[in-house]
Amino acid sequence: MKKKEVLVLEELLGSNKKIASEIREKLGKKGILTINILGSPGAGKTSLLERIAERLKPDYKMAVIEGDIETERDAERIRAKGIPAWQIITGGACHLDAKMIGNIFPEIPADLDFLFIENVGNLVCPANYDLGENIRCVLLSIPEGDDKPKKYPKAFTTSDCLIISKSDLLPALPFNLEHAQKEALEINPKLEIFTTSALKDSKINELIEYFLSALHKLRQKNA
Ligand SMILES: Nc1nc2c(ncn2[C@@H]2O[C@H](COP(=O)(O)OP(=O)(O)O)[C@@H](O)[C@H]2O)c(=O)[nH]1
Ligand SMILES: [Mg+2]
Repeated sequence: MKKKEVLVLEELLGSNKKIASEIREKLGKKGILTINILGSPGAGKTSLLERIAERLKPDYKMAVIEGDIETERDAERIRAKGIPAWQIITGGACHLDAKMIGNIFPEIPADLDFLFIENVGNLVCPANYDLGENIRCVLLSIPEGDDKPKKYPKAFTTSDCLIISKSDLLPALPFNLEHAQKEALEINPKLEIFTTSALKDSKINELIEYFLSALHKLRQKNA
């Protein structure tokens, strides 16, 4: 990359960081835990959110911001679960940025417990953009292969949580779970790792416990 291009990118990221910090502070003060979900197209992000919505809906208030290049499909899937959802259509951009979240900010109900953001399906670009989240989760699905953490490190090094999704496919595919976990932890020892199946509804409760504990800590900090 030429020097001038590097500078422009740094400037963009700098202003993104500022907006993101403001969003984090404002949502944090309202006691809303924000979770940014990254992963390749088809990794199972929306399916996981559907399972989470079913679990949280009776006791907690959640909403979802969906990011996609085209269509309102994912927001419709979430709304079908009785959960408010906004769709950001990027029209080609491969990631969400903090300004896009800021545009929705005035519509976000103040009494939410959880705000989930499903980023545009991509394991590269979204890693560069803080959206004001408290927790970043990256999904790696079994069909993608166990070698991905070291091939796409930034998505894993900038995340707090790794969700190895579609675990029901482990018997069918040569995915070495231990190898994937080991390599992910080598590049980011702080990762909390969950191995879930949205299809079989497996280990979703453990993930929800992790989010609930983070919500509790956020509210204690801001009390
Ligand atoms: N076998 C299996 N398939 C899944 C699972 N979760 C999602 N899928 C399938 O993977 C495809 C993509 O899922 P989707 O949730 O739309 O992925 P997204 O693009 O990351 O939001 C769909 O055909 C889902 O039915 C899972 O846990 N196991
Ligand atoms: Mg989706």
